[in-house]
Amino acid sequence: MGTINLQDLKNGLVLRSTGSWYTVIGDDGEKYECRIKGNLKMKDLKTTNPVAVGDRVDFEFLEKDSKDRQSPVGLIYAIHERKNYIIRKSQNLSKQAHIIAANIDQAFLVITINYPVTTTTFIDRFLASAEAYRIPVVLVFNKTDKYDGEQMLQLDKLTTLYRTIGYTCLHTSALHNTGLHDLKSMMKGKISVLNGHSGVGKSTLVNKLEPGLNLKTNEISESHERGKHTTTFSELYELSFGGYIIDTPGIKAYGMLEMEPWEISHYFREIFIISSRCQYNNCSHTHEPGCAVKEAVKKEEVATSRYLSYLGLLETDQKYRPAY
Ligand SMILES: Nc1nc2c(ncn2[C@@H]2O[C@H](COP(=O)(O)OP(=O)(O)O)[C@@H](O)[C@H]2O)c(=O)[nH]1
Ligand SMILES: [Mg+2]
Ligand SMILES: [Zn+2]
Repeated sequence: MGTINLQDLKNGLVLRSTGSWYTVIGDDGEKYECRIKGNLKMKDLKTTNPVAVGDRVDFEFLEKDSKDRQSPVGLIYAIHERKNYIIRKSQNLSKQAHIIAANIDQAFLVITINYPVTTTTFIDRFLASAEAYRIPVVLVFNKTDKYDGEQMLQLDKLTTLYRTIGYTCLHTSALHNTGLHDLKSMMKGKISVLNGHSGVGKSTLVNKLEPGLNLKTNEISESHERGKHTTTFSELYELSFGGYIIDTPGIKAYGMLEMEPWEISHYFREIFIISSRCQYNNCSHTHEPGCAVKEAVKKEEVATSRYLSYLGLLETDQKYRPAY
């Protein structure tokens, strides 16, 4: 390869990886099939993949090698610093982690009140892990066409709760095409990931916004897929109206890797704010006298459901929680 002038390197975004080849869209709008320069792999030994979808990279265009390939070929020289990333621990005990995606602008947590049930515990765990990963979350309550009176009340209650804390909430029905305009405008120009239980309508929502993607809907068994030792690669899908959607097979929540117990309250926004009034600096908000958080729960300034989610996370042994 010899030497290379740095000004000859192109800048691009990794859309897809198959393990050894990476599809990179250059700032010129052209797609390149890239390999990684050998010594780059050595940099970060803790992850199984040195380059992830969503990475911004510098790459060299290799005209010579492209004759038997459809797309132009390139060589990745450098990865730009990541603003965030989500990882999954390897199945084996090697302590290695797989980077699912990097540089995510926002996550949409798709929730259904009853079809299937999404619990506040699930929502709060997801929100806390996303806070830890510095990924903004929008809550999307889908299938509103199916809700009866009681479920509508629950929808209102949860929407008020999470808006008060500071999260944006959308109400959608992919079936009736309601709320889709807002969802679309929030996705425009951004890299978004959709999370939520299987069956809540993630693929249906994306297909409504971008019919050309034709994502499979109504998948029966994600757990079956996960059980098989097939490597699942995530992918960035281009949106025709601008932006990208990350399809992450089987990822429902982000792992709470490396989270210390004292950190957990930092990821519950309203609890964190109130905790500055606690008597002790290292208050766990469980048994301490003069705990402002417990007082706020009593006065219903902090929702009981949130406090219970916080306690649940405290109790779970962080180290052994699976990363998905
Ligand atoms: N009634 C109703 N059904 C929906 C809605 N959105 C999705 N569905 C249905 O819910 C099922 C699961 O949807 P899917 O997109 O595969 O969910 P995913 O697992 O989150 O990707 C499918 O049968 C969809 O047709 C909605 O807004 N209303
Ligand atoms: Mg799906
Ligand atoms: Zn406290």
